[in-house]
Amino acid sequence: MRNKVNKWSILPFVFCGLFALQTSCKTTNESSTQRPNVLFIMTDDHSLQTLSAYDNRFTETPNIDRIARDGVIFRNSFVGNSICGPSRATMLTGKHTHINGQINNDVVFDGSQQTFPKLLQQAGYQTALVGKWHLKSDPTGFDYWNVLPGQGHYYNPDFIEMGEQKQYEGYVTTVTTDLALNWLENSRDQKKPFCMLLHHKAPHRVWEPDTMYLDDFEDQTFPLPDNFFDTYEGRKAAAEQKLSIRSGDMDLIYDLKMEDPKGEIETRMKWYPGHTSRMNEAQKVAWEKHYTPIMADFKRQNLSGDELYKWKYQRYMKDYLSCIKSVDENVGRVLDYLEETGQLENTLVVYTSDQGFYMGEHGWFDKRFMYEESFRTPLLMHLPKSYSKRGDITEFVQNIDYAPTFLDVAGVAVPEDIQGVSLKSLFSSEKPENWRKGLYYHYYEFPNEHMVKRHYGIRTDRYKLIHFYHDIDVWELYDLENDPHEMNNLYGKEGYKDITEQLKKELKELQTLYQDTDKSTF
Ligand code: SGN
Ligand code: CA
Repeated sequence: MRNKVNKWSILPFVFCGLFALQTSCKTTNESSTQRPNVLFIMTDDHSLQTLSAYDNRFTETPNIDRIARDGVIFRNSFVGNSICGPSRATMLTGKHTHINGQINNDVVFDGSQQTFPKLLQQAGYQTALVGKWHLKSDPTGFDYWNVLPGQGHYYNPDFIEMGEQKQYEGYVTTVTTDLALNWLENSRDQKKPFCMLLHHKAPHRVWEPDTMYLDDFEDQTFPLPDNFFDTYEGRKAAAEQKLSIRSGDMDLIYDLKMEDPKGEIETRMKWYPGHTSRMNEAQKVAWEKHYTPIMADFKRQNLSGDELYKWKYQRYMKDYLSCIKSVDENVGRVLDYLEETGQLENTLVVYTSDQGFYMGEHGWFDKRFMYEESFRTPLLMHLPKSYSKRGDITEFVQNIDYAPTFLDVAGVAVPEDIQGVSLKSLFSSEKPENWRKGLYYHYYEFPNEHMVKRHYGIRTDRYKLIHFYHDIDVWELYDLENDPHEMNNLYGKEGYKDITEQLKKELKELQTLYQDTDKSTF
């Protein structure tokens, strides 16, 4: 199945590049084998539940799993603010969002500040960024950049290449990979080590699969999460969100593609031009061939209530997993390229997502909450040959740690003001001393789409304490050992006074450590 080629997606110039690669394999070069390359692959909204190195209940991701099989997998990897722009700014700067300024998706990223690509560039690396950016200001610190405007489109996407916008024919995950491979093979200075940020749009909402994978999950029925019908008792913020599959938050047309030409299916998104609006004829034909019978069957069933919600969940899973399928295939293409050109062994390959995602847990899609599914993010690394560690890493790591890790691995001094910690000490077989025992989190994007309240909190090995604030003042406490799905808010309950006080003290210490003490920003 690897390297299944979509006839719409291969760009002529890339084709030349890859053809040349098969015949010459010219890229290995002595000077770039000295300092390790960094390939930082990040997807948008990829949940741990749908990455088989973590969880294979729903799908297999053999290519992404290769990274873990030959390298390391972080079993306790988290973000500091579970949403796109904030997470990206954190990764670039190694600082939490109240410090780098990107507290939500509305802020324009201050590109004049220190970032790891700039520091690597100054140290002689060739730096490149391809794919989703979403930080509004033009990228800085890159020798080459070619990014999707805003969220980007799945079909025949526009890209902005160093300030110039143009449209490419094909499917976004494949086009993004083509552009990355083209830069690696044909455009970069081969004498220098590279740092490439390959950032996919997929599997972001509205989960439009590549036409060639439309049928892949059609015969499967996915188990409903045990808490799909959560009633949110004792959790006011969870009750008031707008990211539910069990409501119009997940739209039958916009999200689930039931574009009824007769107009008999309800939608809130009247403005939406439709999923096929950017497609060419062949794409449109394949799309309609797939969804038209599904829609006919849906109308025939005339579902409502719980039966409708269960149907929505199945459709959501199928579309989302088909998008993951393209991601996995394209990760395989890049790994193959590095392997075939002899560069893999000297490259730090990182696979992560800007945050986790709900696959129906609590009845939800989307992210934002400090609850486990969206607080966690996948993190897998193929290490350069000098590092011996393989398999599981269980220490608490967070996206503030990526920038110092990349700098450290590249042999570049980590500036004092970076808040994260280099993960390099976890790449040997010895247990590091005094590793962090608590994780800090702060989410700000309220009021906004999905209406997740502002909150901050601490997670330790066993407990999680969250404070929801702004238009409410609600604390939540979870015992993750006895209640891993965070259904039972223990805050204020008998027997939890001491642990609550202890956690509040540790939370304050983290706020002091990370300088999140200016209450006017809360
Ligand atoms: C868009 C989506 C939201 C999503 C945000 C943030 N709506 O606004 O569902 O939560 O992005 O996602 S959509 O109608 O545009 O699909 S993020 O990953 O970019 O932060
Ligand atoms: Ca995201």
